Formats: sequence, C-alpha cells, structure tokens
Amino acid sequence: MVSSGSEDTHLGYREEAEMETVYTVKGMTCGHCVNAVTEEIGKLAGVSGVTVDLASGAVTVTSEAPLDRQVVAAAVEEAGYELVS
Ligand SMILES: [Cu+2]
Repeated sequence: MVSSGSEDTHLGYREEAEMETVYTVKGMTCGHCVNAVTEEIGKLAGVSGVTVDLASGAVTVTSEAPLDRQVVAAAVEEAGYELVS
C-alpha cells in the first residue's frame, strides 16, 4: 500500500482498449537500430505506437488488442534484432 485516500482516477483519459506491452530487444546500438525496430513493429496489425529506450533495450508497444508474442518476435527479427523478453 503506497497511497491511501486517493482513488485511481483517470480524468480526461479515454479508457479505450489500448494497452501497452513492454518487450526487451537485444542488439540495438544506435538510433538507426531504434528506427528499424520501430518501423517493423509499427507495421503490425493493431499497433498504434512504438517507443524504444535504446539504453535498456525496452520496447514499449501500444496496441488495440493483445499482440501475439511470436508475431512481435518475427518483426524484431525482420529488423535484424532479437526479442529476449
Ligand atoms: Cu544501429
């Protein structure tokens, strides 16, 4: 229990079925790599956003529906990298 007394409110935030999934991609070393991964994952059906943190390799994917991990892994491989988690 961290906070008490305040309810979890999302004022002005649309609660549609958008979800975020964080993956870890190995092998990215520069902005070019980030672009390649962002582009390949961004092509997947249902994906509305991709954010990559180069330092940690964390790739946050925003989508309208749960993504098939295999499909994401294939997209990452297509870009030339490896999905490790
Ligand atoms: Cu690179």
